[in-house]
Amino acid sequence: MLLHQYSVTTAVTFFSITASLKSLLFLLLMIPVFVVAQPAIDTDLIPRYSRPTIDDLPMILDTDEYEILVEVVASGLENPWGMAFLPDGDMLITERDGHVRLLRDGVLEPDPIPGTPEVHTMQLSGLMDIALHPEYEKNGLIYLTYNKPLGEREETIALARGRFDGNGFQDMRDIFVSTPNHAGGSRIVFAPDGSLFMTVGGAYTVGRTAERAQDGSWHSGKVLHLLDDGSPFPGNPFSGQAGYHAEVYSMGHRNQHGLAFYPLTGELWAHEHAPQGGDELNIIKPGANYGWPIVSYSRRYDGPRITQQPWQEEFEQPVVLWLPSIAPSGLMFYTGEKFPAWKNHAFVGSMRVGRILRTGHLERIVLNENGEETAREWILEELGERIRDVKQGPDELIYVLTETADGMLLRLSPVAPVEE
Ligand SMILES: [Ca+2]
Repeated sequence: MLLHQYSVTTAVTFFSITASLKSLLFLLLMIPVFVVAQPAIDTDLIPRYSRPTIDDLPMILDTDEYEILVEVVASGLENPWGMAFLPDGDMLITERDGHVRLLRDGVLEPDPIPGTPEVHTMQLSGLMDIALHPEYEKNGLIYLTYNKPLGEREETIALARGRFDGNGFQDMRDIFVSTPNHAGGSRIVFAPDGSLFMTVGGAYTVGRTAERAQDGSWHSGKVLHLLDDGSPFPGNPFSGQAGYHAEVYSMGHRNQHGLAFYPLTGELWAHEHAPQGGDELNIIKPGANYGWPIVSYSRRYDGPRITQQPWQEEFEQPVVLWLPSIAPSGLMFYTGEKFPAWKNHAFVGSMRVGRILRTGHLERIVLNENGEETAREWILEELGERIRDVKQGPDELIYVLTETADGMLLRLSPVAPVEE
């Protein structure tokens, strides 16, 4: 049909008759085409794809290796951001508006835990990650990262530490405050030696904040390495160097919402958001530069490339690259026995793909023994939820947070391995 239309149009142009006559002739020639078209389909009789929603849970979904049971553990969480398991299996869950919620014996306590810091909450800003001190059972210390108000107009990213007594936080106070930072994201993770890594994002826009990622006098766009009291780790790569904060461990990042250790090598991995296409998962090395905004695979939101150079010799290259963007949030490497086929795979929460709504999912990335990508799978894509965080529970099951005003904590457990 298309070929027919094309040849008619070409012929008409060739004779260069007037526009109105041209249209008339075209319409006349089109009539036989409609006459010979297939009979109309009664769309009422065709089954419509009906996509499940989170309200349909519990549900069993297929993945490449397992059938998984997806259950709601808790609902009514307001824009949850981060989570941590307590030694007894209870959980602490942060909400963007500044609250920390306690899931006690599997039930969400109605009131937030008192004693949290004052948080600047607006769109991307708010309370973010939470972590337990490695010796939590002895000292009860909890760490929070959040956007801290600085006077009337400014804000930044701060790390606060306090003691959790089972009911409230005691002596919660900032132990590190970064240089001013508008709406930057932050994750924290403890290293096996008891030191602490922290991402400071917020190096968003070229010509305004992005260049801070290349400037050691700003904390934006860096991974920081701290002692457990918030002071700089003594062996840091730029320690004592003019123009660099002593906390800086790596630079050239944009906005990093995922941070975890890869169990096979002990390396620190982090992912980061690019604007449009070009989200990256990187292996974080001391003193390394990850290139933002000098090199990037991304485009501006309105189309043009950020830079004509996707890579350069002196900058570290990502181990995983997302084109289009998946808006990654939360990073976990699975180490349990419940999903043996998924051992050491990376799991990344996605909030949306290619800036299209209802495309969020949990991404499983299969890595070989060198940490190189060999396969990717989208899990929970049926639900299309924004996935904000992913963690392995003490029960070796997988827990995810959905990031909405009525956010949920979901649990994924294997039903049976998929038959070959
Ligand atoms: Ca990069």
